[in-house]
Amino acid sequence: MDARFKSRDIERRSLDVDGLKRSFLEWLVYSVGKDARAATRRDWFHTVALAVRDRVVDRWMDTTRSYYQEDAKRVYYLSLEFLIGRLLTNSLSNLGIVDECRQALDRLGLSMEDVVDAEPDAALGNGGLGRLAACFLDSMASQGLPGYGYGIRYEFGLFEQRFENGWQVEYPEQWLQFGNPWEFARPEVLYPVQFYGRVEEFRDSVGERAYRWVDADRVLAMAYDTPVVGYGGETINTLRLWSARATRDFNFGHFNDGAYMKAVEQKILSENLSRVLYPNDATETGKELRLKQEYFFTSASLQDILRRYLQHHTTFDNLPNKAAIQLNDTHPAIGIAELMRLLVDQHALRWDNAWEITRATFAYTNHTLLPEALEAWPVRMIERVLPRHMQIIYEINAKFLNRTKAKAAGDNARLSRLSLIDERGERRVRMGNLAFLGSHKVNGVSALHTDLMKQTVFADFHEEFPDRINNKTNGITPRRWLKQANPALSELITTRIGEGWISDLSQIAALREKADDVVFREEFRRAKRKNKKRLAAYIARQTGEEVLVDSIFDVQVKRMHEYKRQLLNVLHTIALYNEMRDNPTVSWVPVTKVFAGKAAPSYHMAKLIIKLINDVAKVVNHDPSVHDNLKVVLLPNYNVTAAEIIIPAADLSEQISTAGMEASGTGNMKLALNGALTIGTLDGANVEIREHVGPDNIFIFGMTADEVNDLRASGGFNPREVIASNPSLKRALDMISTGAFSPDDRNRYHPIVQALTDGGDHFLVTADFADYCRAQEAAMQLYRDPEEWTRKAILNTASMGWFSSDRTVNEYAEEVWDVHPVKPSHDGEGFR
Ligand code: GPW
Repeated sequence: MDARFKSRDIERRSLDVDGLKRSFLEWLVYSVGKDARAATRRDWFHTVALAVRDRVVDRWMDTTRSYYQEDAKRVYYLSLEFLIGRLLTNSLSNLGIVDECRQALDRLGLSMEDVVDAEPDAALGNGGLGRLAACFLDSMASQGLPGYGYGIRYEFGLFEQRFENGWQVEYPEQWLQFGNPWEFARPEVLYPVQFYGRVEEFRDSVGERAYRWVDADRVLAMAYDTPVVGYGGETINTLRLWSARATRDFNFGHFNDGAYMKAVEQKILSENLSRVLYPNDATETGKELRLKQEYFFTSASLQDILRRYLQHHTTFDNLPNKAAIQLNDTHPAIGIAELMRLLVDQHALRWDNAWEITRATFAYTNHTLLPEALEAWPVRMIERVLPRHMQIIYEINAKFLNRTKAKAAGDNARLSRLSLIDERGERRVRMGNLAFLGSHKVNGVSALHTDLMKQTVFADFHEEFPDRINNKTNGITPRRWLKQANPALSELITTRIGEGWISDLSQIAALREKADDVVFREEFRRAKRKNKKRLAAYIARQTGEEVLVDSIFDVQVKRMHEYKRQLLNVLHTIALYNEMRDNPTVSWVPVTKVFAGKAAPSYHMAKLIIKLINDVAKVVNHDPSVHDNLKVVLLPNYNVTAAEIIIPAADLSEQISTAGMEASGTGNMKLALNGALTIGTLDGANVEIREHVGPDNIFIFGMTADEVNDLRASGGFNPREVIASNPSLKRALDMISTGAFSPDDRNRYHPIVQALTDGGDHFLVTADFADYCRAQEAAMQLYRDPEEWTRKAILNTASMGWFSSDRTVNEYAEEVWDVHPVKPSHDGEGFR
């Protein structure tokens, strides 16, 4: 081989400071096309990302080759959302070259922070569900599990949120505008996906009835691959995202003049499929384009999975032994009908055989019980868009109901609840029922949520298939959420217990005994203070507000939703504000209320709550009588990058959803891991967090899920009575309703006041208010004792080992997927 290539090849993989620096300069000039004098920060980001990417490619190919050579069983995580965030620090950290990179940049006169900050935040998701998928990718790669992510390469991720006059305004988020250095386009990996058309019946070669889908529109799904770097760099997995391309009919067609422009229009329209992420979190809009997105990426992924399987196999009997397909909520549930179609129509399998294979291959995760979030597509729409799938769904349903009818004759109400078709009103396909029936395992995402699934949405299915529902409590990756986001605390932890916790978070329990060590407490406080200073500077930059570093940072960061009850927090904020004004001589514990979160653009109530928080902030922050005691900030554009700054700085973590409504929560875990104390209801994973940290180290308040259920069953309650009997609640609500925070439009908040009063207060904000204030008071009292507070904070961090997504993913691997780690063989020179 030509010696120059050889040396260049080694150069590409060198991980020391000199090698990195040389590689940066080479990339800057020859790929970015700039010299060091002309390069912008963004140029440097692209340069560094490309140089880092070089250092994963060989390992990536080794990993893929190992899976292939071992014909390992793979797990395919199908998700409409992957909320990745930035990748530069993540890649460097998982490769173990953060310091080397910093030094190399230093020698070039550059600051690592500036380069890192030039990376856009990849926001291909709305909130918890999409971030969970991203944490799972990190955990699968970090544990050597053969896991692939499959999703959509949206050109526009989640909108950018700005406040104009205190109102949320959405701007398009163009993360791909300057190119994406992490991805590899695969123009040759292309699958056709069909829509519309009709179904033709015919007789197959043995005279059996068979079907083909004809006269359909076609688009192509083109693959883009992003390497997923596991911790330590041993395993590099693949995230494959699909982008819509017009069929080649356009490229190779010849048109007369009229048809040419029509064909161009058609091309543009068909490529709109992967244009934009739907910005709704836990609510369905039922738009045809959304259904098409769901089918588009699911069909392409299944075709890809079958192609990979058929490289080693000639029949489909072994598919369930070689592929586990996990459905991240019902968004890809149409895949059950699609796999049946591929097996029966395209590969000529018998129905029963195909069904057995399908069910053994799929598993389904449910993430919500909220009725408005359970997908139910109109039969008329599926008939039109996916006519063959509608037939298949009918067939699945008929066979299932026939078998069930034989067992439980007469109970028509039960049969209609089990049906895949909701016959009340416009006929709809219940995607949750389809996902349940077509999967061998179905799981909830916290112990409480899984119990409630059994009692509510899937009660009848649970009776029918008692072994199918299982629990997999969510988790978070300790790499991004502690090591990377909180270097101050993670370095402190490592000095005391070593670095084993990074890949085995259960080891963090060794910190428990340090809670009684005064020196450690002091250092723990110092780390928190450093993070609070960093957040205070961020707040000042984003909002112009100066906050007190020595106040309680009381943090509620999550999507804006009535069930998450930001309103409860706002009401407490107002009540506290009033108390502070009434009692100016009392020495108050200073409080900084930090809010952040986006509202779905069409969710008017959530947007009104945003405006209310901004209005309250304006009044409170301009009132000199509470100047040193209370500040309220609503940070714009909450995303993964903002979370990495906010979470390490939090003292108090607000997890205050109406009990029974938050399936799990994962922000609750991130905050506790970073040493925040939780104030929360017994909802979702809060229940398990309490079990792990101990009831003395968490502030629990409010009604339980059972109490909420009983209250609703008995016809609800009268919020007016509750309000009348609580003067501070009454005063806070009166201020809102009389325009104390909206002098320019005194009626602005009537919809909110209405919902909390005559509207019946569906989310029980007023019902839980008094107990919430009691818990807040307890938190403030504790904060007066820094040693006790710190002790409990340390115990929180030390007790979060179980909430690592490594643990979650291992449970899936063993109990649902039956996949096992594969150790890639990396021949060639060593690598740390
Ligand atoms: F409605 N979740 C979410 F279930 O972030 F599909 N978006 C969603 O659209 C849905 C759920 C869906 C969240 C849950 O609200 C949260 O409690 C959970 O921790 C998270 O999914 C991950 O399981």
